[in-house]
Amino acid sequence: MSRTYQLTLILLCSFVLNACDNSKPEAEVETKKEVKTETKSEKKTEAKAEMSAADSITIVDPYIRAMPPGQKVTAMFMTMENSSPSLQDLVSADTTASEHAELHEHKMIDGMMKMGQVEKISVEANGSAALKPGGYHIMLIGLKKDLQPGEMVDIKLTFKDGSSKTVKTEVKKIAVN
Ligand SMILES: [Cu+2]
Repeated sequence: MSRTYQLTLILLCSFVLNACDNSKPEAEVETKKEVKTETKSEKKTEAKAEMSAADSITIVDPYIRAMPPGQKVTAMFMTMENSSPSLQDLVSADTTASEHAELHEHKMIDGMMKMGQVEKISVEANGSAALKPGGYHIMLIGLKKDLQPGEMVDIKLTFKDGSSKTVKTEVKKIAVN
């Protein structure tokens, strides 16, 4: 074996043995969970408590038409004023004075004045709706007794949002054409 060869072997070996461990610890991947600081500033408290329909509707000049004795049907009229920025719907009426109370409308159909039940009577936002002879009215059907002029009758009005209000309504004689 020549000297040169021996030297080469030794160098080779030392190279292999010295092969240093190069593997550095991997940079720790910090798994920081980003704590989302959700600002739960739900503006519940700021949101205006929306007024119920019953609170936003004012009833003006309510009355019930006095009928001749023995008549079992009459009508209630009034004006509904809406002070809210939302349209409000009157959807039903109720009273202890009659078996039924229905929302009605008089309409001219083919030259004939006809009366029929409606599902609702709408009151425009910040507007008003008039219930009057020849138009919308609340029909009281099956009067339990004759209503005398001057008598007060409770009419319960229920709106689409479920709110309701009771209107003390006077029975009045009105001129009939
Ligand atoms: Cu009617």
